[in-house]
Amino acid sequence: MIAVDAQRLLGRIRELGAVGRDGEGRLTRLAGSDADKQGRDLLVGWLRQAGLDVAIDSIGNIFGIWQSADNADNSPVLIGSHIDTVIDAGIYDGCYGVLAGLEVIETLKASGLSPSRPLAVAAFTNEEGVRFSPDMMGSLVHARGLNLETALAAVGTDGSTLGAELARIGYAGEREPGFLKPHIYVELHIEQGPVLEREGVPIGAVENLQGISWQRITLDGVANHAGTTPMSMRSDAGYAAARVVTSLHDQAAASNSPTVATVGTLRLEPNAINVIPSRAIFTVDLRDPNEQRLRAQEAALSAFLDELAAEGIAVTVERLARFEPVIFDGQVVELIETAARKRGLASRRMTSGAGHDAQMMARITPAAMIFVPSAGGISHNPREHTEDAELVAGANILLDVIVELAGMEARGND
Ligand code: HGY
Ligand code: MN
Ligand code: MN
Repeated sequence: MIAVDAQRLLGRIRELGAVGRDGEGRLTRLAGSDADKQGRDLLVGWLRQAGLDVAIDSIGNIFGIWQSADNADNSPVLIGSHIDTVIDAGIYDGCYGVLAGLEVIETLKASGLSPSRPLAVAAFTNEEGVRFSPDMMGSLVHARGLNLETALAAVGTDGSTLGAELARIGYAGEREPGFLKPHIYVELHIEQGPVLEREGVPIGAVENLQGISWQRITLDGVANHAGTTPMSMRSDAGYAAARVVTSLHDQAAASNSPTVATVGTLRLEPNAINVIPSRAIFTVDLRDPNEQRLRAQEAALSAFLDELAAEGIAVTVERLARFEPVIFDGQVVELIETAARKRGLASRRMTSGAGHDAQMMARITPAAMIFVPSAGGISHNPREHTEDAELVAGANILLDVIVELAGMEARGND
């Protein structure tokens, strides 16, 4: 059976993983940053080395395309993910899927196989959404779910705008977002959760992805002296925020469902040891595979905020992102399971807890995902790890799925 070049893939994952380290060795390549540029430049160099046509669109999505004269009229099979990271990240999230996509195309190109469709790999801009909201931004613009100008005008946590940053790093591309209309989309990704490792299963055939709700909430109270103000006379924005954090956590934990709730950022003003906080600014990340439960979570939060308002706290809510749950393409999911079986690998169907570009691409084309295990279920953490053998196994399943999709067409859809 045809197989990927394991050392080339693993070497590139490590080489890209070394790009964007700070003085303490922490890996951070936020969208539009200098570190993001370095990672992008490295990837584009590899795409060119592999002899692919490189195209960059005006939201900075990078595409490497392998097409020949006799298949250029057909829409491509697209493999994708992202190479931007969170803060103090691991080296596999997103990067593994892009580099495995490149590896699969490079392997097929060298194998003499002539797919009846072009094959393409994409690195989508700003999947993580840490600096600019919403997340999965590049693939959302590609799928026409977000207007290009709105995306380029997104203001980052540092006051920059995405459009200016893409221009500054040289990735404000020429191509119209969505220029590449995929026939089908497949994404390989680390699970970022505990299921596969806990069950000892090497391959996840991802059949759905949970809904995501991101909000930024500002609570305004009254700054006052920490020593002279009686507890009964306080309008303490920090205490109010802490009550929201506790209420969200306890509700989700008690819900006896896959519901999850996270307050990942929290800032107090004026942020002084002896001043009752006048303002608390924090973000809320709610997720659930079931849209009704997700709406119920949002409604419960809104009701709690109304209670705080009735106590005199001023509440401002800004919606940052809202994506409904997504069901992936059953046929592609079955292809993944068959490919695993043919290689003697166990697989199991599963839900993705994390957001991915695949959920945006599913709006415009059949899409599905392949997962490989995450050690300890850890991700968005420098301890993120997947064994080499598991990484290579996942890449070979991706290879087989792509050969099948292209091969199926090559045999005239028999
Ligand atoms: O937030 C997410 O799930 C993804 O990592 N952007
Ligand atoms: Mn990711
Ligand atoms: Mn991520």
